[in-house]
Amino acid sequence: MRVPPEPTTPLEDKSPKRKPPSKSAAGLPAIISTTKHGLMKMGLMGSLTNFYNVNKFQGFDCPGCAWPDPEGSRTIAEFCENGAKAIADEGTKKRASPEFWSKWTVRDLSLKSDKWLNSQGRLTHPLILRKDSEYYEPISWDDAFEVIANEMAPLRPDQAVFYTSGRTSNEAAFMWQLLARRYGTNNLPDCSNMCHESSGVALKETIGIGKGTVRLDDFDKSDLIIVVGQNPGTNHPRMLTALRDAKKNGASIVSINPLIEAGMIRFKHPQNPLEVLGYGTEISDEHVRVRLNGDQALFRGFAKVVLEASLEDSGFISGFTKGYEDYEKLARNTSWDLITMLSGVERNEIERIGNLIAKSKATICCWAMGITQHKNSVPTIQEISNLLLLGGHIGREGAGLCPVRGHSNVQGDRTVGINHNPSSEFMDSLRREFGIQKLQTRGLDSVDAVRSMLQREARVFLSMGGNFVSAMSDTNATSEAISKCSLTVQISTKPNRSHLITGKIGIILPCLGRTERDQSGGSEQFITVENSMGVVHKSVGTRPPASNNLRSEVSIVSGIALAIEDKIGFSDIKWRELSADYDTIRDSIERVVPGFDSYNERCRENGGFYLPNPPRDSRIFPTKTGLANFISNDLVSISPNDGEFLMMTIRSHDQYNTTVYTDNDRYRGIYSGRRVVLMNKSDMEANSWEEFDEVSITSEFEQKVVTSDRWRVVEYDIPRGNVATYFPEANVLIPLNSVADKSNTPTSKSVIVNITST
Ligand SMILES: Nc1nc2c(c(=O)[nH]1)N[C@H]1C(S)=C(S)[C@@H](COP(=O)(O)OP(=O)(O)OC[C@H]3O[C@@H](n4cnc5c(=O)[nH]c(N)nc54)[C@H](O)[C@@H]3O)O[C@H]1N2
Ligand SMILES: Nc1nc2c(c(=O)[nH]1)N[C@H]1C(S)=C(S)[C@@H](COP(=O)(O)OP(=O)(O)OC[C@H]3O[C@@H](n4cnc5c(=O)[nH]c(N)nc54)[C@H](O)[C@@H]3O)O[C@H]1N2
Ligand SMILES: [Mo]
Repeated sequence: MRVPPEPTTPLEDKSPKRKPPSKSAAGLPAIISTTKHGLMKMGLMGSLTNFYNVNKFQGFDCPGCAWPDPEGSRTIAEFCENGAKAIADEGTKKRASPEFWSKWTVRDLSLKSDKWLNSQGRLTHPLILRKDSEYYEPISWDDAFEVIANEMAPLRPDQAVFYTSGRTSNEAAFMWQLLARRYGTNNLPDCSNMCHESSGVALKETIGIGKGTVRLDDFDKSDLIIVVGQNPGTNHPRMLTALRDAKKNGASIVSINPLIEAGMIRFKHPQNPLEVLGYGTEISDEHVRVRLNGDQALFRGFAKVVLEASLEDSGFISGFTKGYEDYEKLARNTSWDLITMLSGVERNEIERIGNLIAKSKATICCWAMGITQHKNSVPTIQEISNLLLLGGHIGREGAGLCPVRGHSNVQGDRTVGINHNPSSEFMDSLRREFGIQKLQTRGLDSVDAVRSMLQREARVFLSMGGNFVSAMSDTNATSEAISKCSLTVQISTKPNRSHLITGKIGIILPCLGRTERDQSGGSEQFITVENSMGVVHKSVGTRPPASNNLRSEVSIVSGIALAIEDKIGFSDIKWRELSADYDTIRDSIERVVPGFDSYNERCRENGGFYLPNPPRDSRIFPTKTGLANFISNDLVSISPNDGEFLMMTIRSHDQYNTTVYTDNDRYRGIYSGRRVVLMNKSDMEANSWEEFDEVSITSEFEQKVVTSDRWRVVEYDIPRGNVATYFPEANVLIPLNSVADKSNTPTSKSVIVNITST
């Protein structure tokens, strides 16, 4: 019998170190860090070629984040410090070869940290962990496909789960969903379910599409940019350039965040010597210290002020919206006491910012995980949408809603069909294109997939990228769920914990990364991606593959599909042809998904093309009412009892989701340790805790109690009663059933916890 592996990174026993948090982002430290990561992992030549090709018209799309590239001329170095880390991490010279896997049992590997696992380098060969075996061993591609087909052929289609992480290209994602639907299921959970699902659900109801309504050039034309629940200095560093330029054009910038993040204070553009050595540009004019989960109330407060300022309707409200009267009444009747209590922000501050909003002719509101990962995320985003509708800020130059996406192609994946709940039109088109049966039932999202595996309903979990075990909430429940599967398959580039917590059989299929040349079918292939603002463009790998045994994601999907087809006699999808020429995949996408006309031509143009966006382009709102909807929601907020804390789980400056590069968080001044609890000084005093004291954190939900030990208290400028920890370490504390209403997203930013001395 296999000894069960550990689902989490081992606990640290060292104490972290502290420096004062940074007062500016990027600058010289970013240049030093970029160089260090590049040289250490890829060497000099690797760094030069890789960094030269990123985000070039003829190069590859940065795998870091979904922030768009400038449309006009591009600089020699069109990337940021953290994009460079992501590229260096993929471009590493180290290899996790079969010899490596033969030396370690999975149990022993599971006792190593996530950082250590990732630092073993690129996967090189298909690997199998056979039933009851302790070791992974190499397997041929064909045999691996055969094992998968043998396990899957006898199942009911809804017993398989096809997870997708958002780095997957449009082409691979389209093939992946096609495989799932051909197999007969909509079980297509994806990282979106833990990320911007709340934005999609909320905006579909208000404006009719689940995407934002701004383009990059709107930032130059805006007079007010609100950045709420987002830490762009770390997670979307190139956004700081847009904010800096907007600022120079006279825009005001308001940051709304319980933490004062370095990037929102000041920015020194790393490619501008004067800025690097000088003072840089101040970013935020106002910083609103909202209490964790207080944004819905705060935005209601802003709406109240805007309504009091007797705004004149330019015809937008009467001509393009519905539900105004109800919302107006609701906002006017919401008491200031409730708003200030829930938001933790004083009335005069809300009024000051509210007046800025009332006066603005063009407001953009950007948000990310600080808004989407709460129980009331959907109503909070609808409150943001209501506020912008009040001022007619949708479908206007320099204005709009801007959910800033995470993974570099998470938006594209959804566009081409990675969706557990696809529209009827999409399924109709897929049937027309491929002759496959139209599936009526909704599939499993991430949380429901875990529930289903726990019940032994779903039996096989296949993963296109990502690290589900570490990324999902409730690590114990998730790993128990995965362990109950008969088979788990991971299509990956680097080792991670999802390779160790497996079904009875575990398979790893190593794939090409985005920076690498793809010669599938014998000729040079490229892929396409969609950025956060709906621009679809091509991405061409330029580096030699990390190993000759790697296959592209597209050809791996095709291999799995053909093997299953062989067993259960599928119909006539031309998997081989599709995977041998990605143009044919794009032709199919063009026929199935609206907006991709002349896809193959237009994606070859420099910079690509914009997908249609009716609210942005022509104030057409494809909602049920045919108008943009004001939505009147009750104000709700999570209220911990006395002595309890509300905890958010966030990213450090040196991680990419579950991939931890180092144990440092430079901007927040925390070094050599990740098991830290950022806490207000008064809360520390009230509990007689000193800096670095060891504590345990407990969460309790629906009578299930989980305790996590060996955390260190760190004094930080954070509202009283709120604390912050890093994920994935803190994911054990997020209960599986604690999810956002309507979007089912784990509440990673509002977990009620008790903290006790150990
Ligand atoms: N380098 C790097 N880049 C990345 C990633 C990465 O891990 N590393 N991840 C990518 C992905 S997938 C994503 S989704 C994005 C994530 O990008 P972000 O959303 O910026 O990431 P988080 O670290 O989760 O930060 C959330 C921010 O919201 C604030 N916040 C938390 N709760 C609240 C709240 O209740 N109200 C308000 N107003 N603010 C709150 C936190 O203080 C923090 O500043 O980044 C993408 N880019
Ligand atoms: N507590 C808490 N949990 C969270 C969050 C949070 O804020 N707090 N954020 C959530 C969010 S926003 C997201 S998006 C999810 C992220 O969830 P995922 O997308 O599942 O996780 P990642 O850590 O991005 O996945 C990293 C792995 O992807 C693989 N990989 C990298 N590049 C490629 C590639 O090109 N192809 C393939 N096939 N594989 C590749 C590597 O093997 C790597 O180990 O986590 C969520 N989890
Ligand atoms: Mo994300």
